[in-house]
Amino acid sequence: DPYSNDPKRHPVLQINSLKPFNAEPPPELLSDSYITPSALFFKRNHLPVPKVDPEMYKLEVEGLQGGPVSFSLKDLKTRFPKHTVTATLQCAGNRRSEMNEVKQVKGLNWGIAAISNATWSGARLRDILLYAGYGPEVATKAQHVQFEGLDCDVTGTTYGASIPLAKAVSEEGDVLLAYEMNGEELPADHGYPVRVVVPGIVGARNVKWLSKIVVSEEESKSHWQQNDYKGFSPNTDWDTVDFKSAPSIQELPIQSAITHPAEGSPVDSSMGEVTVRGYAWSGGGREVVRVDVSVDGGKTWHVAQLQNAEKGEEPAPSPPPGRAWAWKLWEITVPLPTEAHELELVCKAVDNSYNVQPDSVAPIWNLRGVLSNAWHRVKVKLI
Ligand code: MTE
Ligand code: MO
Repeated sequence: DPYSNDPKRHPVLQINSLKPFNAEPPPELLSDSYITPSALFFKRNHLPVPKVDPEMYKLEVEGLQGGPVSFSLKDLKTRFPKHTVTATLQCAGNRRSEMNEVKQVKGLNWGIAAISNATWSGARLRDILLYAGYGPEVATKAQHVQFEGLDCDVTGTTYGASIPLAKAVSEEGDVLLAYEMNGEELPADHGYPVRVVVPGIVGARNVKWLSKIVVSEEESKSHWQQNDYKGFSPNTDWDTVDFKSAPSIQELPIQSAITHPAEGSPVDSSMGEVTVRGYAWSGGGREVVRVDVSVDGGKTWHVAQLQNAEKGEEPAPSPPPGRAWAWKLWEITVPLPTEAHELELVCKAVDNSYNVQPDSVAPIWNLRGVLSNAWHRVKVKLI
């Protein structure tokens, strides 16, 4: 069993697939803490978790001036300044289950919690590329940075992905080769000993168990870069889809969802009000500036309170423009409409480019069930 080395996981995780292991936390737990505890952080593995000996670990860097360079784990930790970034990771398939309700799609049936927020520390990818020979000569030719993981299938094919070179070398891009998550060494499920963290970019490019970096004129040739993680028109089907015709997903669109109360749960109406909680995030470093909440199916709206630190803590200073990598949690207490027996709670977020979420799923439905970011709707019963 290639999965026999997989680590133990927290029993509260809701499992989407065991082998490979894919799971998300219960939504109510997600909004309990601003920083998601690593044990509860969603886990998305395409392959068995590789067992890596930190003493033997080597990172190869290719495609730069002067030939390949290789780094040990100690090199990464001691030769480059340690940089810390709080960044939200979201799978392209987050909220896919809502697309399945419109029409069947192909992929893991994620709920609303294939998204989590952590503090990551490691070396800046920019520093490593500069050290390994990145310069103006490379910049005029290469356009992509490819990553390869140590996890592989029975044929030896490894997980791979790439990001634009400009993001990788930008001082403001904050791309990390992370060796710590939430102040501890990376857990096995999250890429021990080193993973790429590409803030603002879809989860799929944040390659875990990183073994190789290639600066290239081309995108990664991997299945996941070329023939997956792309968006299509609602009527494109598996007979007509041409994966070459669409760009690979990089930045994700504006997103928000209600984590509390849960769908179908009873809500005590004796206080005459209901408290609604959730998360909001946008890709590309765009900051969430507002979350609107409705308790009447979207007829009237209330503006929620946003939170960018743990509850009870001082709010964090605003990130520099274009570098809002972390989500905001939000909360609002709304008076109940009189004589209602059932409520439809709705949320929608706005980012600082004034991007908004679409009001329904059908017009953004796509065969792979990615980029699912319609208004989130939750029905509850009043008791
Ligand atoms: N990296 C490797 N090597 N193998 C993988 O299967 N999955 C990707 C990405 N990096 C993956 C990977 C996908 S699709 C996502 S959403 C994120 O890792 C999930 O990261 P997490 O498990 O730390 O939440
Ligand atoms: Mo993903």
